Amino acid sequence: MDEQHMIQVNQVGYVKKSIKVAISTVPGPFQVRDRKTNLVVLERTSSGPIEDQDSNQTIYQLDFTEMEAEGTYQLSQSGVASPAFTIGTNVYQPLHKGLTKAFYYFRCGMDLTEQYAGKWAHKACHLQEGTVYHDPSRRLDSSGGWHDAGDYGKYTVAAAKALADLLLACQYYPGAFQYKAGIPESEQQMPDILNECQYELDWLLKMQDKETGGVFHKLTTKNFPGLAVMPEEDQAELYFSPVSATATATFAAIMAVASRVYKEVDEDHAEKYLEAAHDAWNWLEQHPVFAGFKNPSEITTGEYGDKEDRDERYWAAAELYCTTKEAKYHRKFCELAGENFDKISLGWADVGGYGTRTYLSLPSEMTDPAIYQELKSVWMEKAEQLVDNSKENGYVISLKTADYIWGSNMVLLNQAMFLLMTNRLAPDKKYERYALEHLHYLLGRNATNYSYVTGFGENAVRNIHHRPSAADNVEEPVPGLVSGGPDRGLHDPCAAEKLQGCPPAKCFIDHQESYATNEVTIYWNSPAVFVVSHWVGK
Ligand code: G3I
Ligand code: 9MR
Ligand code: ZN
Ligand code: CA
Repeated sequence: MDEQHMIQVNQVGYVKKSIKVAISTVPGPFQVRDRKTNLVVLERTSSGPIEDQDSNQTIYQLDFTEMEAEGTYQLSQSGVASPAFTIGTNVYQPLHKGLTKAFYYFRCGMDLTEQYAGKWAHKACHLQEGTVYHDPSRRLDSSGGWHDAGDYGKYTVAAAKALADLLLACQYYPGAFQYKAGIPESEQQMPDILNECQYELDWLLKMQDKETGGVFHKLTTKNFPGLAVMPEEDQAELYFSPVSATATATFAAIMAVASRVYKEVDEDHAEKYLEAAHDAWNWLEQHPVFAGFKNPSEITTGEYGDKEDRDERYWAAAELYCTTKEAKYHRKFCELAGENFDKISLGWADVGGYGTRTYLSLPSEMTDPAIYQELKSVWMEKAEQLVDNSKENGYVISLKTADYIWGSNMVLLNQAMFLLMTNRLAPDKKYERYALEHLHYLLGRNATNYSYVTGFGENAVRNIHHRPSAADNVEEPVPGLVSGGPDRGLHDPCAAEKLQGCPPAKCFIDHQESYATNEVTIYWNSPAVFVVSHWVGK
């Protein structure tokens, strides 16, 4: 293929009744061809040019919205073909299953058997007790949960963000999870997504220091193991890093959420989660002063540091109030709502958006009208901003130049998730429409032409920074994993060497050593599950 001429499409597909646009780097007539017969079924011409700043190229939009016949197609233009894609109903169902099943593959502490894991089966890992870093005489059960990412660490704030998205997805879109996911608990009554989340929640309970109610920030070896190390071969000592306020507050928040979600299906667990949330809250009350987390000197694994913990406390107050209706949580929430920090983001370090979303979903008799109105207007302003950004962008997404950071695909998906949450709060087709455009970018309609989800798309990423995929001698990577995406900061040596001078949206390399552009994590998969859920069955 001519390097200059690329036709970028959503490589998974387009919903029958939706706006369907591809991007080309060349203008002129284009054809939609039936994949099997190669016959032209539609011919139109491009619109544009559009100067796309973040990919530093001139692009053209190929609109084939009127194609509604179900099938598998390719676009062609002056002898160049796009990756294949389908048009139909429920085109994202397999993707939804894959993104959700990914959490099973992230599981730690149990055999992943061939029955459920197929060729990606491996033995149980990290079953040993962990040592409390500052009190080595204490060794505690630490097993279970999901590995964080391409590494085998387990980190509290990361877990809380992933769980928040999944439990919200399940509340917003129960219909999207009506299938057996192919996990060991599938025979139980609960939806499999709740089985999967429970595996993580029950591990997360072990991160709470039963002596104080505080929550350990992370559980990892001192250093990252090599890339070609299977999880069960990673036998170094595990350490509980010190308790932090961000870990304790996000723990309180997610346990309060879980106590609501599981109340209907597993009352015993629901009670345990609530009790754990209360204990964590008490710790927060006793530790009101900000003290950010820093890795102990010998520990070099992910830090997940944070310059601000009021957003975490705010989220915890919102969830505990929503669950218990106790006035003391409302008081704290209102007090924090009056302070100046980010209340609309949905990241692992900026969780204010989760708190605001929950408060905005409360019945009016439970809220303070002035605070409610203020928060709602801040929320709606951001939603309008995201819509405006998308309208101005050649790829029809809300990312700005500064958003191409480590894990830019999370920024993308969080913003799509934000639009869909807004659609619940104040329904409007435009929020759905622009959220879907973000999904098109993730699945291949972007400046690199990669689908950023392993196993989904003709040109999907393959060489992810993911230890099991690097070490297992299986050709294909573990499927259903969302890659981090372009990082203009080129924060790893591989990217720094190979991507010098690349425009922001092209600072990506499908290379297993590029951990800053091509790693995978639970909290990049989780907003993808949320977003895709919206279109299951459509
Ligand atoms: O927030 C600032 C922003 O204000 C600034 O404009 C921008 C410019 O680079 O940087 C932003 O900070 C970034 C920060 O993430 C917040 O998103 C940093 O540059 C970036 O280096 C930092 O990256 C984090 C990375 O760890 C390094 O600490 C990623 O978010 C985080 O996802 C990643 O997490 C790792 C774990 O440590 C270990 N396990 C794997 C996992 C995924 O790679
Ligand atoms: O594999 C590690 C990855 O999970 C982290 O996100 C990343 C940044 O903390 O670090 C990776 O480990 C690298 C280490 O930082 C430096 N030596 C090479 C390691 C990758 O093989
Ligand atoms: Zn493990
Ligand atoms: Ca924070």
